[in-house]
Amino acid sequence: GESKNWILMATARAPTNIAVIKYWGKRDEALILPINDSISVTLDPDHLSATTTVAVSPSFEKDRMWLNGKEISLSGGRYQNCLRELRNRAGEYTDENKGIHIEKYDWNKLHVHIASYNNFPTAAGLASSAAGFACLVFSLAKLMNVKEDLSQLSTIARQGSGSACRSLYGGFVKWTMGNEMSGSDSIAVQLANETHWDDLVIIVAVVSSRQKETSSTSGMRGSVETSSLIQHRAKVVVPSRILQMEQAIRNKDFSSFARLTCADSNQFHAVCLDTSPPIVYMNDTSHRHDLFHNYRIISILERWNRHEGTPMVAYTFDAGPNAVIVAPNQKVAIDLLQRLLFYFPPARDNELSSYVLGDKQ
Ligand code: 2P0
Repeated sequence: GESKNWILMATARAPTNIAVIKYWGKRDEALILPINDSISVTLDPDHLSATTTVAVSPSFEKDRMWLNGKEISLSGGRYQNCLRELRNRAGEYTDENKGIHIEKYDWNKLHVHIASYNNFPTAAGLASSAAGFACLVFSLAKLMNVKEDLSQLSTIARQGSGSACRSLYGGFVKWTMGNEMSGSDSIAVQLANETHWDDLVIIVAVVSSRQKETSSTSGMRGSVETSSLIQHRAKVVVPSRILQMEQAIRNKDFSSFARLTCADSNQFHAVCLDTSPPIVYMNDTSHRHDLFHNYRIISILERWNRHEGTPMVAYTFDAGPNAVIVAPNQKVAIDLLQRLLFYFPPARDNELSSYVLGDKQ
């Protein structure tokens, strides 16, 4: 019979992304279809990314996955949906030298092993699911010889974690909510690549490694069920901001970019407070760190912008404790880091790192 002695492998790396117009709320939980469009910036892969190696061999007896070296279960619906969608699109593969021939339908019988590592602490509350699912889907698509473009792959990554669909592209990315019940048009679209506006500097202030209390999934479910503000946000506010943000990115208009980014972060947290019971992400950190406090960061940055007369920095906070700050260039970033380090002198578990978008410095 055929040899069971072969193994095929593929490796990929995908960075995390930071939303500047936020995704919050689903219209379909199983397919992960959002109630509004969102826009994000993909970070430089050297700093916050997942690296995933996938393998297939006739000797593997079941699908298995290891995250940062520890085996995790693949039984969850999100993993199962991604694996099923990929197997449905898998192509045939032949390597005559090694005597390997895989037919399309063989992928339903072959099992895969997946090993993924984050180059940042998973517990730090930095969107690890976005990088993780983008990387898992991309590496498996390579392995399985899936002949789909990135926008098609984004509909699969989306079913792993909504924000993951945006991490398949670098630069500025829009996730269009789409209209179809099937989710076929709920895809990621690249607005501009990573070279378009590469003097931007993104500072990720890692505040706390404490796990957030409310997961994004249950948080947004609560908001959709109980917040009235979220309806206004999804129907009226976001559609107009998406157009303005696309224009700001196209024109590299930092002042508009910063104004929209800050306003959208604050409205997202307002929706969280408008949820019953209220979800409070913004002051999570104040429990453990008296000094490093989200609201203090906001007031320092708002004062900085008012002093300059025009927004010189943008801030945004996700469903976790860390502050993400965007500066228009390195000079402003350095001045700002100096200011922040004055207010928040480095302590044992309070680390400021800067991540540069685009070309490495
Ligand atoms: C975003 N967040 O646009 C928003 C802003 C958090 C706040 O996407 O349930 O982990 O897996 O689709 O993608 C976090 O939500 O949620 C998120 P699921 P996900 O980045």
